[in-house]
Amino acid sequence: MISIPRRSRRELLVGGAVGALALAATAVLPMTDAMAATGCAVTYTTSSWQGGFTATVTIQNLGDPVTNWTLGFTFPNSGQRVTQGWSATWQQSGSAVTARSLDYNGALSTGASTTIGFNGSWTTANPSPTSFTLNGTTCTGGTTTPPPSTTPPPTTPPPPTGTTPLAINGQLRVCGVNLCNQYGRPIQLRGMSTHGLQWFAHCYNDASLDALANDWQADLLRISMYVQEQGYETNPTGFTNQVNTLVDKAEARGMYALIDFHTLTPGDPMYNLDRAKTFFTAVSARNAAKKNVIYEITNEPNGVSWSTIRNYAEQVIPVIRANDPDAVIVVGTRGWSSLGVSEGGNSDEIVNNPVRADNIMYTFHFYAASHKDNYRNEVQRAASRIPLFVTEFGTVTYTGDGAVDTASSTAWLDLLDRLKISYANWTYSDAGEGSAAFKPNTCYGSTYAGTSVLTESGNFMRNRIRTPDNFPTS
Ligand code: IDC
Repeated sequence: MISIPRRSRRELLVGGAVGALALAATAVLPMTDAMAATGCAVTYTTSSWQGGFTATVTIQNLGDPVTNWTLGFTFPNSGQRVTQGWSATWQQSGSAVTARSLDYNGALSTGASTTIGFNGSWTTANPSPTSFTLNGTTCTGGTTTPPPSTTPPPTTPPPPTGTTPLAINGQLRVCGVNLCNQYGRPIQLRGMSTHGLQWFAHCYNDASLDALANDWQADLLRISMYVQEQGYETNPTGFTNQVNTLVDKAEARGMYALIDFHTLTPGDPMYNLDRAKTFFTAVSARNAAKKNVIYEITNEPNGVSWSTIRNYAEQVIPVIRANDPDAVIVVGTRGWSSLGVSEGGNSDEIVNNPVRADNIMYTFHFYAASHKDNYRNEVQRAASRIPLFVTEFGTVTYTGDGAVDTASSTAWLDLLDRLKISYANWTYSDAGEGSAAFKPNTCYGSTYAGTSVLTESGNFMRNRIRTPDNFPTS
C-alpha cells in the first residue's frame, strides 16, 4: 500500500543539472533535418489529490526556431490518465501521451517557452514522467550545438500600469478549474448582466456604465443579446453593432465584457447554429485584439441532451478560435444551464464527455429563491472537476420577479467567493421586476450612482460587488 499525502505538490525539472547527466546520452538528431540544432527543457509541476491532479507543463525550445511542436512523454504508472487538457491537442495511447501545439502557440523561437496543462486522474500512485521529447528530440536541457550562454529571461509579464480590473488582470485564460489572470493566478470577476438589449438599450449609456465601473466597482459587464423575442434574428447587423459598442464602453472603463448569445426559447441551441456562426464570426474578428472579451455561446439550453449542446459547442468554438485564438469561451449546460440538475441530471455527463476544446468554461445559472441546497451541493461537487462561470443569476425566483431571498443569495455568493467562481447578476436595468437593480424609470433619468435609485436587489448586489477584489499581481 503506497501512502500518498492528500494534497501534494511536486516539481520536476528535466534538463537541469541532474537531469542532463542522466539523459544527455539519449539525445538524438531527427533523421529528417540533421542540420537543425535541437534541444529543449521541460518542467512538469503537479498539484494532486486522492485520485486526481492538475499538471502544468512548461516547454522551452533551446534549439533552432520551430513553427509547431509535439511534446511526448510516458506516464510511469498505468492508472494515470489525461482527462482534460488545455493549450494543446492532447492524446493518450496506453501510457504514452502527446500534446500537439495549437495555431497560436506553435511558433517557439530559440529560448522561448510556452505553458500547457491538463487535468488528470490516477489510481494507485501519481509519479511524474521522467523524460520528455519535443519533435522527437529528448529534452536534456542542452542542445546538439553549443548551448546558449545565458538563460533567457522569464516570460512573466511586467507589473500592471493601471488599477482597473482589466489593467491588472490583462488577458485571461482558464488554468485547471479556475479563471486565471495574466500572471497565471486564479481570480473571480464580479459584475452585472444587462437585460435584453432589444428592450433596455437605453439603460446602457456612459453615465450608467460609469456608475457600474466606479460606484459599483464592477469587474464585468454581461451583454445579453437575445436571439429571439425581437432580438438578433430581426436585425443581425444592428444587434452586432450594439454589442460591439458595449464591448468598447466596457473596455474604456477597464471592465471585462461577456458577450451573451442569449438563446432561451427554443431551448435547442442547434436551432440558432447558423446565426451563432454568423454572429461569432463577426464579433470575434472585430474584437480579436481586445483583452476584455469573453464569449458565452449559448445562454440556457433546455429540453436537449448534453451531447447536442456539446455538438453545438464544437461547431461554434472553432469559428471564434479562428479569429480570436486566446479568448475564454463559456459553454451553456443542460437544463437552463443548471449542469443538468433541473432536468434530473448532474455534472457527471460533462465530466465524462467534456467539450473537446481548450480554454473553455461551463455555465451555471441559479435564482436564489428557487434554487437552493441541492443546486449548491452540485456546484460545489462540480467545481473541483470542471471550470465554472455563473454568467447569470438572480436574487429572486426563476421568473425574474418576486422578493429578494437574502439568506439564499448570501449562501450562494459566499460559496462562489470561496470557490472563486465569477458571476454576473440579472439585471442591471430598471425593468419592473424584482431582479432589476434600478427602480422603474431610472433609465429615463441621468442618475445611476449611489443607492437612491436602487431596488432591494440592486442594493444587495452593489454591496457585494463593491468590496475589494485584491487581484494578485505577480
Ligand atoms: C426574463 C426577463 C423577463 C423576460 C423573460 C423572457 O427577466 O423580463 O420577459 O426573460 O424573455 C433566465 C433567462 C432570462 C430570464 C430570467 C428571469 O436567462 O432571459 O429573463 N431567467 O426569468 N433563466 C432563468 C431565469
